Amino acid sequence: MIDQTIIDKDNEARRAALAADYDALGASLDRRGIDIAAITAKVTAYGVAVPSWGVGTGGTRFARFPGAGEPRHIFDKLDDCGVIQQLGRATPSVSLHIPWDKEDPADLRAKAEEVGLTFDAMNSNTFQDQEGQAHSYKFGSLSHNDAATRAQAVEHNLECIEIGQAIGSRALTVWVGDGSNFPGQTNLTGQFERYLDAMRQIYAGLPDDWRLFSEHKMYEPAFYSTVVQDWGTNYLIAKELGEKAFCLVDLGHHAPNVNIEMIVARLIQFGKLGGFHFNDSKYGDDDLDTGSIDPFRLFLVFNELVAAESVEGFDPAHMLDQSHNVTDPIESLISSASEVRRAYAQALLVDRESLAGYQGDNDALMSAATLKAGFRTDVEPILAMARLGAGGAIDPIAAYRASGYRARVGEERPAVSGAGGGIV
Ligand code: LRH
Ligand code: MN
Ligand code: MN
Repeated sequence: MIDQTIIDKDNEARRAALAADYDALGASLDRRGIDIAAITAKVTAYGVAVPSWGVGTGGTRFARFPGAGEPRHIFDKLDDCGVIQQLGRATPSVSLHIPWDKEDPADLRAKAEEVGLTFDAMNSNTFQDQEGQAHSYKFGSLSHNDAATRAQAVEHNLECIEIGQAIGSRALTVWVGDGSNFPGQTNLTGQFERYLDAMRQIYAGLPDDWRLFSEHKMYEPAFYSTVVQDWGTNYLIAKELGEKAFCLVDLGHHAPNVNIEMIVARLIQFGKLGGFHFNDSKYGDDDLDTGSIDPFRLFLVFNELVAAESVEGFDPAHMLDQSHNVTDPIESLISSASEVRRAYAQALLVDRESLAGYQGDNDALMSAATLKAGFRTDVEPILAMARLGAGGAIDPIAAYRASGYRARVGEERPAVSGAGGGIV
């Protein structure tokens, strides 16, 4: 972890300017009838989970260019996640991917406690073959036409639940790459029926206080058809399985220009929104840093979430899911978590009463302006104050760079070669 005196020193240099900016924003919000302290309290309480797989440098199918001090295993990854939380105070939990992070649950728990983290949703992996595995997933997993392969994939998911139970997780996210590459390669209906049947078996093994999230994605690795391709199919799955089954929305898993906030609204309305994988994209499942391409879209998603805050039992899981190819993953994850909080804070500023009034009057221009007033507000002082109040850094990237953490772990962790490349 990072020496607290480094954070304190960096904070001291910025404290007065932050206080002035915060007071100025507070006065301006006050004129809009908004209590800045209440917003800061909500932002402080808001957390988004970090994906364990996000702290290693990502790659494309062409190459991977690892940085210095790459985490060697889940324990190094948890150290990095601890630093992200120490500085940013927005990421109190980690989402694990099995078998990438498979270790003795007692050791995982102890390490998480040591670095001040808990575990969010578990992620299963039946989109790759693992060493020694009896049946290949080349032609699918939960929807494979061979029963033994399906059974193996079900068994893996049940094991993820078991590990999750031992480390205090309460949700399983299932994403499969199953699909086809040629028209005619698979019977679309039969494949979905087999998938549903396998998911029913996983659902049957779900503890009472757990939730099952199915994650849709339009394409990739299957390029002609994907068995769980969109939110409609995903809704059918959640509906078929039962009340503990929900849809997970990864922001990068839709066709370009799809109205994601509307998907979010629909899933909320019918009680099936389970959670998010936040990231940003320009073309496909780019896994770019959250808010780096289209922060307005993220804001519009949060606008739906804030509007639904009072819905009984509404508690979607919030996770990041990104691939960092050209940045230090720690820096990307700190700033991405902050972008998620920014969208949340901006959505909290929307005057919902006025908005409803304008909507009722069919005043399109003022409706849009009222919504956008939230997005236009620079809430950075709120975000910084929330970090500072929770013991973090006013400027977490500056404090991180001042700490020399990456160079230090680079001395302990052997350099890795990017040769051979390949997808994350
Ligand atoms: C699939 C996905 C899914 C996986 C992760 C590594 O594209 O978004 O969530 O678990 O990437
Ligand atoms: Mn995802
Ligand atoms: Mn993805």
